[in-house]
Amino acid sequence: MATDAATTQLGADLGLTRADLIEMYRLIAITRAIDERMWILNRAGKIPFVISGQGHEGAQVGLAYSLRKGHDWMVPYYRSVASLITFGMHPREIMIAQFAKGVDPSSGGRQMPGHYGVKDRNILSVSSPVTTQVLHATGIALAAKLRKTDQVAITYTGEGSSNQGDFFEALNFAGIHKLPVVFVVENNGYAISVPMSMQSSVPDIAMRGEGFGMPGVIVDGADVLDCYRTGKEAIDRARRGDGPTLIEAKVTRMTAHSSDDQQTKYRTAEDLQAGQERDPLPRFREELRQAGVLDEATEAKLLAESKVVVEDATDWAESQSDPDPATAQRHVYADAPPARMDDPFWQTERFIGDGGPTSRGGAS
Ligand SMILES: Cc1ncc(C[n+]2csc(CCOP(=O)(O)OP(=O)(O)O)c2C)c(N)n1
Repeated sequence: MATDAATTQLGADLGLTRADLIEMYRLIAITRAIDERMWILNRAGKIPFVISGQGHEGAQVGLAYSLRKGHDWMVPYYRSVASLITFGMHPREIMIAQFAKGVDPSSGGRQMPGHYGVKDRNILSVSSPVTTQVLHATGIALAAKLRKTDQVAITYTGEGSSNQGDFFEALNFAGIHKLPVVFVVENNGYAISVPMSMQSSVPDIAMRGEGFGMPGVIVDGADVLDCYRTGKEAIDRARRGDGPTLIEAKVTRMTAHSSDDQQTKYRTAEDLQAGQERDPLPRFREELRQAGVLDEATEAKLLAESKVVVEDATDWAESQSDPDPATAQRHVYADAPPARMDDPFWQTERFIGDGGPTSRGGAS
């Protein structure tokens, strides 16, 4: 019988043990359970907004699994829950961002739901304007290279967002300077309602890597172990000083874009069905069962555990206090401005110049 320390046939060529495989499955299953709970909480009127990663979890766990937690940098996007949990965010910390409570580590309840980040764990806050994070990761990688910290930055975006100028600027700079950064595009085929064919003149975003002097790799996002292999190769390459990689993970978006969207308005029943069939969770489960890694007892234990984790995260998050209104302006200005606009603070040249609220009265 296999033990946790023993390597099994499956994943052995990648240096993965049975314990690793089960841990990867656990991370995917827990993330899915949290995501499903978020939809219930939203429909029950308890949380205002959900943006879901269902269908992306296999790629996210596989790609992030070989990062060094607390050492490397993660620059996520709004669907990154599985990446974040793999990199050390606790389910409680994920759930509390939905409830916008005062002790929420992402923003103290200030950001939109789904804008995760933990400063002391090198997890940058999600940025609302899509693709800006790709530049942030590139800047972090430049700093890591200059300071010789041996750190790698990984960042994530969608294929629609990869058409923003920020994406091209970031890849160009990272390619020139051989920065330790991994760019992941999670291609689920849609940017809200816009299909891939209307977003890009080339069929694969990965093709763009070559134009910036870096490998562009396509990986099946439902193949967890291939994602692990691809992520590890890119992370190792970045750490060695050989430069960035662009990874395009072909994934499926199993839910609407967000809880405010209705995808039946723009996707056919066949397309939706095909999307469900590309779910990475049952595929990985079956792979592990076939390999003798996941037996019934382990599965039952994981299922029970994920229920406990979700209950605990929800109950804990819901029971925390709302942010103190007196702290509302914290982190907005270096010095908190007075609340009233007729206060002398606002009557300065800085705010009331000749040509408008921020003008200094001259050409800029
Ligand atoms: C600069 C900017 N433009 C538009 C939006 C609105 N917006 C939010 S998500 C999104 C779609 C992004 O699609 P994609 O990059 O394919 O990622 P997915 O949501 O499918 O994972 C858009 C247009 C935004 N947040 N920022």
